[in-house]
Amino acid sequence: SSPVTLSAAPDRAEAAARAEAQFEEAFGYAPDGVWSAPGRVNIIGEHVDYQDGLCLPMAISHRCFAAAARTPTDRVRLRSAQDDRVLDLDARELTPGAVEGWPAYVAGVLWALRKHISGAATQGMDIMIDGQVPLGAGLSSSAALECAAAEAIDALLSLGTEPLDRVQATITAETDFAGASTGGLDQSASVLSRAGHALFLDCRDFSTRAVPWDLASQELALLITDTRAEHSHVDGEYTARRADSERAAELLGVATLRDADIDQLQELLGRIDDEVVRRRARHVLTEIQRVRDFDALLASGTVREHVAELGALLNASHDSLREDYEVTVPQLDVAVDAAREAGAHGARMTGGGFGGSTIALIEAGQAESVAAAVAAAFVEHGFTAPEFFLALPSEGAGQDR
Ligand code: GAF
Repeated sequence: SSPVTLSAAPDRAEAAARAEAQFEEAFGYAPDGVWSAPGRVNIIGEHVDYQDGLCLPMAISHRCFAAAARTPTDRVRLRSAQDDRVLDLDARELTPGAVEGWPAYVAGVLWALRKHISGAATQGMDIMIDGQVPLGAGLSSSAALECAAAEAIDALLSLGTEPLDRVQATITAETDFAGASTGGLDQSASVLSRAGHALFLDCRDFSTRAVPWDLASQELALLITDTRAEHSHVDGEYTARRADSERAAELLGVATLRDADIDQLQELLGRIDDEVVRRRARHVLTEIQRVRDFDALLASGTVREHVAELGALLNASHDSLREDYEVTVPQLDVAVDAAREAGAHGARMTGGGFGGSTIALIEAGQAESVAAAVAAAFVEHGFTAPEFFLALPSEGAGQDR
């Protein structure tokens, strides 16, 4: 089989120093500081956040860096190591829909923080972004950007916001300013994750609990496969799934599917005549239960002790997303099937689907062989070659320099 590369994230301290140097080069003076926020994988609890569900994400080692300085103006000057454009915006005149592409995520955060900002004399700043979360891989490069920006803006303008305020502001930036109606999983993971832990997230109130998830000491690993599949129709299909799940909640007479009683699953499903809406509801209801089961296993022993049951839950999650929620594409299914056949304890798509990445829970020593098996399956199917990463549960957003 073909040799594979397991890419590692750039070293955090080196990447932060580089962002600082890029700022100096772009703006001609030293920044006040460097802040960063990570991308994420969701271990389990997919397509449930917008139904007040439960999720278990973790931050990955890849981060987005923001080197920034306050200026005595109301201009926001934005640069990016990934884009040649120079943006110069009026901080007081930001309007939803007026800024496009990646700058909308930064401008949106400033806009969303406005109620905390009202006291600030001026809002001017220079920001250099260096996004090291792979783009288009379903690893939340945009949430990482928003959350790095939120850390920088909070510090530069001395806003003193709480982490949950920044979670809310980054969600608002994405839904109301950039116009993507996502559910808050990604921003919560990026801001609130702890190194060595997964994040148990209750999307009803965004309360969280750190769950020990130290795979390395147990000689286990989480292999990420970026399928490189074209994200097509993502926005439209995502919105359609949300609408289906809202319809299901309405038919069951609950505000969100989180409020439905899983012990009555068959009876509840029997009340939904539309076959498609019924399957959508079955996914959301059973997925929330899988998160509870996964969390209960982790509370009663190590990952190693329960690895078979945890793997089975990952597999069941993927199968439900494939059959009931219909958000997978052939590349995701092939990556998952190949990883399972190559000996992974469990594998599933992660994130919104329709492309993006999969995760596989594997023996640490199996990373190369599982990756090689996935790569070979992609060759066989004529798919673009995938990329592989090993994910360590990392620290959420914060200051680097
Ligand atoms: C995307 C969204 F941004 C999240 O809010 C979440 O709904 C996820 O898809 C699916 O679990 O990442």
